[in-house]
Amino acid sequence: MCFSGAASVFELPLRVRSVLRCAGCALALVAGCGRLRFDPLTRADDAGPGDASPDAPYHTLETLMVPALGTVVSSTTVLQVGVTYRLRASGTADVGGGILGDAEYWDWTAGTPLDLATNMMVDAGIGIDDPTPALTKTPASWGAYTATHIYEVAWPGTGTNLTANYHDDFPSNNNGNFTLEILGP
Ligand SMILES: [Ca+2]
Ligand SMILES: [Ca+2]
Repeated sequence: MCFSGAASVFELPLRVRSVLRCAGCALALVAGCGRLRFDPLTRADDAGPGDASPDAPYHTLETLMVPALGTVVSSTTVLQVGVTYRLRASGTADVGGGILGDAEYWDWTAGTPLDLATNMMVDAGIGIDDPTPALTKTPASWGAYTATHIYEVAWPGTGTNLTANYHDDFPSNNNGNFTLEILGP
């Protein structure tokens, strides 16, 4: 029984018994003796198509070539508002004089990859929806340096396509392309 001490209740005045009975019902609900009508587990299972939860399966929607020369390229994919995509930037290209760069760093052969361009006024790397090279870019960082040169960031849809271009203080001596993949649920 959820409500214990029932025998002694009958020795009390009716009004007091009534109060105790109501209190017992309330306690029963709180304690889980009564059936509550919602089940928290069902809320986690209602993810339908387009769900952007981190563990939803992602697949490549589009692959773009981003020229190291700094040319702005646009996706044909329209990124839907309310959906979190992932952008995967990979590959290396010549960013001047045969020195290689990736989506975020360059000149890593000495063991200390450089994040900023030579003039220290440009964050070298691929900018998204951010065509102007400057000391900060979007994304602010593609992540810690990795020798795989494969980086991935979460990217919320803006209701339109995206643009991408390589940021460098002196892009005209660059050669090659980076790869940018748009992944979506
Ligand atoms: Ca350059
Ligand atoms: Ca950088």
